[in-house]
Amino acid sequence: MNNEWAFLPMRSSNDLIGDADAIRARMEEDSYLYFEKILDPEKLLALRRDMLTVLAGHGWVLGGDLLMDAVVGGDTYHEDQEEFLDAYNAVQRLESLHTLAHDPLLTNLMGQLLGDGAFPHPLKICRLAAPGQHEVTTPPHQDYPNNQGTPDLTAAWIPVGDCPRELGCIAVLRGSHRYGLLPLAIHRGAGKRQAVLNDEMLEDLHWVTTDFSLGDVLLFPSLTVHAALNNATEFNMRVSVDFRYQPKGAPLTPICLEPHFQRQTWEDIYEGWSSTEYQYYWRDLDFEVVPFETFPVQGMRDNIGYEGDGRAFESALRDQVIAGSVELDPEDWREVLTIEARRAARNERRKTAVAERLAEPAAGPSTDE
Ligand SMILES: O=C(O)CCC(=O)C(=O)O
Repeated sequence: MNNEWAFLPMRSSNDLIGDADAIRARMEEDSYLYFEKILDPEKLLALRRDMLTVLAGHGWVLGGDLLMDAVVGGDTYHEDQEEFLDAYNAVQRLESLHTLAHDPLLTNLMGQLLGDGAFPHPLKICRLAAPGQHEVTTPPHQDYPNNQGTPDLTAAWIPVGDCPRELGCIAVLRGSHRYGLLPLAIHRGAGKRQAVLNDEMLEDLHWVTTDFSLGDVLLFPSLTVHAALNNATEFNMRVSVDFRYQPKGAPLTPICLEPHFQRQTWEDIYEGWSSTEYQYYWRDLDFEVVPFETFPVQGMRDNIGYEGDGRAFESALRDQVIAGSVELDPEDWREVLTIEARRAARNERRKTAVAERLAEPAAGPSTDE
């Protein structure tokens, strides 16, 4: 495997659309399918505008003429911080977000891959990756442990805007889904747990990625190891969504039937929607609900009863340490505090830099670092 600074290009599978056998064979060979510019840009731009309008309302990004550039001008939070949830829950309530998962182009592709009747989970995920947060960049992981149900579960990762490498797009470890379910270790990034890669994988496999454009779609099954690159831009947020699909009749776990992070109800989510077409659509579908299992995790996260459901880890840890229900050794505790302090300091520096750029005559923060 090459190191984390070097990647081979992803290959496009646009030419296979409509040929289910070829699509399945390519997925088996590569562990991913990359489709270029297949989704309607207008739909995606409308979703981007909706998401960024919510975030601008919470002071995360600048509004006005700079809205669509996703310039991170204020405080931003990551999923591991309680403060994250106000803005995130509001993004989760967007009708345009949930509707995109039912786009005929996507459901059709999933039908070719997973068979007729494949459907998106009610759970829809957004990722809002600010610059200067590399400790919480999504680590190499498989989706299976956090979803379970069936290994055929297939993710669609969709950038909501152009997403070149420097904005922190997704990379895939090509061939990795053939290595089965990997052990888990703790991590601060999305999903909170990373896959422990074995020597054979490190020797034989290569990471692949590309500069993603608006309209691109990346598909991969739940045993494919994938990760995000750091958002290396100075000021811009990476905005993307993840939808998971599964074959008709396959098992799924209760978490896949809930809104992301389980902090609001479907009634909350649906309030104010213009259409009921995609509300509770799964109730008439064919699937079996199976229990979510707790898998062993290497490292201190074992100690806090963390259930792997992606909820705010650092906050949970801090509360439990303060309550005395968890003992961290001083080294671990120092690491938690140091990382929090560094992230806060970087946030302050970024806010100052954005303010200075805005004060420059005829300027705004450049968005093409
Ligand atoms: O976009 C990201 O950073 C993470 C997406 C992902 O890998 C996931 O949700 O499983």
